Amino acid sequence: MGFNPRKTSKALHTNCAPLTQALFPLIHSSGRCYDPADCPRPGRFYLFKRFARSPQSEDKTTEALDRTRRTWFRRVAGLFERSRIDDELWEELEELLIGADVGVATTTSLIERLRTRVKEEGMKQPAEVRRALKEELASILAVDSSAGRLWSDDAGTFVPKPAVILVVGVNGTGKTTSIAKLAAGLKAQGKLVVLAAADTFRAAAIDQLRQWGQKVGTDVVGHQQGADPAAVVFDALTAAQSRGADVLIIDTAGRLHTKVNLMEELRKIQRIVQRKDPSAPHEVLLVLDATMGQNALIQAKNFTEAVPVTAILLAKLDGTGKGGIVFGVCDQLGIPVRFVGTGEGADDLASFQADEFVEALFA
Ligand SMILES: Nc1nc2c(ncn2[C@@H]2O[C@H](COP(=O)(O)OP(=O)(O)OP(=O)(O)O)[C@@H](O)[C@H]2O)c(=O)[nH]1
Ligand SMILES: [Mg+2]
Repeated sequence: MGFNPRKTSKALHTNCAPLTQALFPLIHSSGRCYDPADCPRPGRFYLFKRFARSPQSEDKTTEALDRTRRTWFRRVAGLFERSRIDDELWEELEELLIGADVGVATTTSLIERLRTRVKEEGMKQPAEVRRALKEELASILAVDSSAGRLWSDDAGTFVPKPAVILVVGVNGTGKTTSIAKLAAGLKAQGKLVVLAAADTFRAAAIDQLRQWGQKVGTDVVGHQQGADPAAVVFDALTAAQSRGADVLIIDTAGRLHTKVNLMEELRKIQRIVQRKDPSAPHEVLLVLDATMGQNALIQAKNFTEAVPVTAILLAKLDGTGKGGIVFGVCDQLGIPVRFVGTGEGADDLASFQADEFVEALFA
């Protein structure tokens, strides 16, 4: 299968519309759709504008990728400085991509596609292959997902109120911190946000969310430790509705993807939410820890079997030199990465831009 320009142009559009203007507005340094008035699909995005990526958070994203770039992608770029396309080039490329945690399956199919293109398009110069590689990498990130009601291509003009975001993931991946970051960004947009402390398992979890709530200035609805998480969610959604909140974000307990009863608990939360609002949850956000490498992928697969995950937040990108995991995640799961975590602070969250990501890796 060769390079698919339609897929890429969709990616560029994806970048311009749903998320960019869904949660963070006007962040296009590339100039595409910088002004919402220029966007070919305006309208629905204004409730969930993406928070503006500040120069500092731009820097942090670049910084977060720095190790990955220096360790792997500079060497990938260097491969194409040779004079001809030979077997050694393919072998070294394969080694570097696997080293960067792109994953064996994704690397193998990527190289196959590239080799086919070299033949079909009659490429003679390594520089042409380098260009094709960047296109193919961008195309992997351009996951064509119609799932999710806030951030997907197919979200339409539907504006839920409150929008319900269910956040799931294994222990310690960064769920609670990422929720605080999302809440801070939405709050900065003037949105009324309510957080549901549905992690009733860990003693400190409710306090942790309350502290974040205080810090970023959002209400937190919680019960005691040991309470039924579904009951917390029921109360939180009731409170969010009666307060006229724009967004409810549900924090859940970290769970091992292999624990059947805990996965059932997630389904129960989903059922309770749907009883009050059949269109909810509007996004199910899976938080993955970038430092877990290929293990994150295995965990993710189990989650997607338990609940309909619509979006991925890849936390701790700053903590790894193997940011190639993003390609494996998009390719193997077919679920779009919407955000990346770039540090431990409330503003260390960046919206994920496929083309900018690839450019940054090769910069
Ligand atoms: N460097 C870095 N650290 C992060 C990021 N996101 C979260 N962390 C840290 O990861 C640790 C775990 O974060 P939590 O938000 O508590 O993770 P959790 O998934 O809610 O954990 P459980 O509720 O125990 O399952 C904390 O020390 C966070 O500060 C990130 O993007 N970068
Ligand atoms: Mg937590």
